[in-house]
Amino acid sequence: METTLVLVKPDGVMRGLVGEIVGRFEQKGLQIAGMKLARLSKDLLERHYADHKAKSFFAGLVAFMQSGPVVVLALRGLNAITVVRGMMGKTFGKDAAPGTIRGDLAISSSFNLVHGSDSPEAAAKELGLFFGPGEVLDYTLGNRDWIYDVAAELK
Ligand code: 3AN
Repeated sequence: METTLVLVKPDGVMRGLVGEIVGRFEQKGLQIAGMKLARLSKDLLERHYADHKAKSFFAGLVAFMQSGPVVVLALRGLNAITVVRGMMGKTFGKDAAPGTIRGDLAISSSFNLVHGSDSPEAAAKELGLFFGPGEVLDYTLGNRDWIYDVAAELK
C-alpha cells in the first residue's frame, strides 16, 4: 500500500471539476486518507516546487498555484503513486491521452488541473508539507474486500 499527495489545482476548483477529479480516483478504488481545501502560501509552494526553482516557468507556476484555492488529497492504494500518475496523463493537456484526467479535461500546459507525487520520496516529502499530524487517517474502506483480492493482494 502506498499513500500519495494529490492536488486539484486552482483551475480544477474554479472550473467546478473537483467532484469529477476526486470521483475518478474514488471509482478507481483509491482511498481518500486526507482531504482539505486550502490556499497555499508562497513559502509552501517554493518548498513544494524546489526542484523547479531554476526553470523559466517557476514564478508563473507559483503565482498560478496561489491564484485560488486547491484541494489537497492524500490517496492510498496499491501502487498509488504510479496509478495516480497514469490517471493524470502527460504534463501538458494537449499531449495527454484521452481517458486521463488531463487528456479528457485540459488542453493548457500551465493549467493542467492536478499534481501527483512522482516517487515514494516525493510522496513522503509532500505529504509532510501539506498535512499536519492527525490529518491523514487510517481506516478500512467499507468496500475494500470488493476492490481488492484481499488474501492475495493485501498480505
Ligand atoms: P507533472 O505535474 O506532470 O509531474 P512536472 O513535475 O514536470 O509535471 O512539472 C510540474 C508543474 O510545472 C506541472 N504540473 C506544470 O504545471 C508546470 N510546468 C512544467 N513544465 C512547464 C512548462 N514548460 N510551462 C509551464 N508550466 C510547466
